[in-house]
Amino acid sequence: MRTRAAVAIEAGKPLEVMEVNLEGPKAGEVLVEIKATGICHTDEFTLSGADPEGLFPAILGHEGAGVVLEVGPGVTSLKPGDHVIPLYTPECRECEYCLNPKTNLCQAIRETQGQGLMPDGTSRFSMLDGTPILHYMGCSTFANHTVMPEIALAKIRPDAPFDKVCYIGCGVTTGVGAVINTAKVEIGSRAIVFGLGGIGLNVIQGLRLAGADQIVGVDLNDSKREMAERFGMTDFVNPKNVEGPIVPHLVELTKGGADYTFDATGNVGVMRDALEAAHKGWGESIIIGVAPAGAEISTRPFQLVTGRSWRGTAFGGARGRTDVPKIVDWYMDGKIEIDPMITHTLSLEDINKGFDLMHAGESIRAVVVY
Ligand code: NAD
Ligand code: AHE
Ligand code: ZN
Repeated sequence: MRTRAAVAIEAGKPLEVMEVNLEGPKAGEVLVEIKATGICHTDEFTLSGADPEGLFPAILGHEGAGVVLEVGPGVTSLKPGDHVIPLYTPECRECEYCLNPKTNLCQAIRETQGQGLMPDGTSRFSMLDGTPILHYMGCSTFANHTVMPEIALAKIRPDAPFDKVCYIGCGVTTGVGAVINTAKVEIGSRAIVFGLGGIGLNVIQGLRLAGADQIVGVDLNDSKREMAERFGMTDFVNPKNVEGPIVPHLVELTKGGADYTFDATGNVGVMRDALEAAHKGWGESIIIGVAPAGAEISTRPFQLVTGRSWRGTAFGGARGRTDVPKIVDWYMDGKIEIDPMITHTLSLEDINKGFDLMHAGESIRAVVVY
């Protein structure tokens, strides 16, 4: 079939919206009509050329929601008409990782996914002249139709609005899950969140859900303050307004350091500050942000010797096929909010405006509706 897609032709160039060819689903695969997709900072990261796994030409996008149109041979858990959220972290329920309760990082298809290919080692997308186009994070939601492995689709309730729950495909689950699944924050905790964008705000709402007493938000952009307060931030710090280093300031504000800190910026200097602002003896710092190729984190080992720990999380530690439908229920039942964070809705033709808004710090989430 043919479908419309925003294609990343090469790093650092705007996406090009065009008709592309899409082959139908093979064994174990599913054809999905994408109804809406968010634009995450990770899409920008890969498009910029900073991603060591970034390959071109590719169809980016990994924060979608849609409807199953057709299933390939052997698919048993989905049928045409089912509503689904694509999962860049699949859940095969059989690999060594899925069988270990300590991780959500299913490895069943990770190798081919990182090469921009389906599990059989080929791509389903191509240009009209036959040039292959690569998949991205196993999802490629910047196409109106995509083909995905069955194990990488979460079936969700049919009454959930696509243009809101697409955000559960990455940002909401990553932020809320980092608090609930990874840090396992206790009631009464003090926390610091660095970066109040599409992920950091969801960390904040996760902290409110977990019953944290103090939620400090740190961002260089003052305009992020209002939304963060709405989601539960108790204190705001703009490092530009702090005289001297920020760590002692944050340690004083949290009366000795935070029980939990979260990096949602992808800046390795911020990651160090986040670790060092965690409480001596027990503070845990969780890295969510994705750093550019070649970037490295550093600190004095004494920071760890004296009881702070450094951890990381992908997709908020969520097992997608199991957890994503539950998070959709939380949204539909009013336990978490999504709507105010979707600050812009765009057509596919205008997708590059979504990247411009992100660069200008003007959006939280821009969502493309097909
Ligand atoms: P975003 O652009 O919406 O938000 C980033 C925020 O960080 C902005 O508000 C910006 O002003 C702020 N910021 C930037 N530099 C800062 C600094 N030095 N100090 C304080 N604040 C600073 O991006 P997002 O979509 O929220 O993504 C955040 C990060 O999380 C990105 O690196 C993204 O790739 C990563 N991410 C990781 C996962 C995961 O599973 N680990 C999932 C999604 C996104
Ligand atoms: N390809 C990058 C790493 C990118 C990365 O860390 N991705 C996160 C999800 S970000 C979603 O917005 C992730 O899931 N990581 C685990 C994994 O297996 O990719 C690089 O540095 O090579
Ligand atoms: Zn993302």
